[in-house]
Amino acid sequence: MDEITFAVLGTGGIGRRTLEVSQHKDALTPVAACDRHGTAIDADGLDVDELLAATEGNIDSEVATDGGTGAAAAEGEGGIKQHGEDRGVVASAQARPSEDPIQDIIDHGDRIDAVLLALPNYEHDFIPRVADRFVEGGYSGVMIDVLKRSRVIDMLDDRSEAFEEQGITFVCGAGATPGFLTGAAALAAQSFVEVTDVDIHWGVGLKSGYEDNRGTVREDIAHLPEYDIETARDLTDEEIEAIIDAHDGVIEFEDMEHADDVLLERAGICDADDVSVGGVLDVESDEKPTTTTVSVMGTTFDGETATNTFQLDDATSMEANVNGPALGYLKAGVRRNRAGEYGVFGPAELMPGF
Ligand code: IKT
Repeated sequence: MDEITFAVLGTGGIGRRTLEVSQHKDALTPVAACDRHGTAIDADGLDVDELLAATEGNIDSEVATDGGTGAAAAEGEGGIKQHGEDRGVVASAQARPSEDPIQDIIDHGDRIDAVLLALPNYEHDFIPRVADRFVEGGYSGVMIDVLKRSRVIDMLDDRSEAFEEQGITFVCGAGATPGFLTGAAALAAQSFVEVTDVDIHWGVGLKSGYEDNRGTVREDIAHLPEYDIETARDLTDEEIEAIIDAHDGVIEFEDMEHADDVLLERAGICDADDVSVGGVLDVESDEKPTTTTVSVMGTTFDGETATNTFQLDDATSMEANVNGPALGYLKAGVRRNRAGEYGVFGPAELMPGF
């Protein structure tokens, strides 16, 4: 495959790990990274080691919760309390402060094959609004996100025509779940002529990775029955730690609104209602509290009812299982884009058809 240049929006845990993992993959050159503080751009390729060293322990995954117009960049990011030294990407010698980092990326868009949105979606329409800016700015290429919530897929689908006109291939929900595990379910479904149930159950141990993944933990807390995306967004770090303590460090999630359901339905595999996603997060240990398993139940052409299961090794980290697949889907998106296929694609559509 020809070399692929890509940009990362957000230099929090996911953004930084994506840059790191890309160093181990063929044909990927990161040429830009930004957050709400500024932008690092180098058409010859960023010095990832320098950028990682500069941003480590200096966590900031945000660009700006107003979709990058710059207004939210000035202050508290919609109430999200930051911690530590808060300079984000500007701590890197390669970055410059910017009033409008997203526009910086758009302005260099003709040299960027793919844009990975490593942003928390504390407002459901945040990623769709960022996509609008790329459409309005005349970008054509791949956009890819690691969003979680089912309802966001419809918002992206509403923009499908605009993406097609603009030459954008938008790959949505391309992290672990949705993403890797949705793709695994699509593959496991191939034995069947009818799929009746898909159960995704993940386990994550985040003791040493906690600082780097505060955004993910906050998003997970929004799935607890007592919280939603707005209330979780407004929690301070101390309040989040109190919630974790109240669960003795281990939080169980059931019936999460994760887009695996609509993404499997739009690929024709099963009804969204037949998909359930849950998991266990342990912030007191780096061991996974449970083995991440995808179970796909269905009926074969010759009348057997069976369950195909797909398991991740407990030794693979969440970082490996989010960022490896995100970059894999990014490459699949670039292949589609170069073949002239535009619009919205989910991870299950980039697998064998059902
Ligand atoms: C995500 O980031 O895709 C979702 C997170 C779960 C990751 C599952 C990884 C499983 C594994 O490594 O075994 C969580 C819901 N935030």
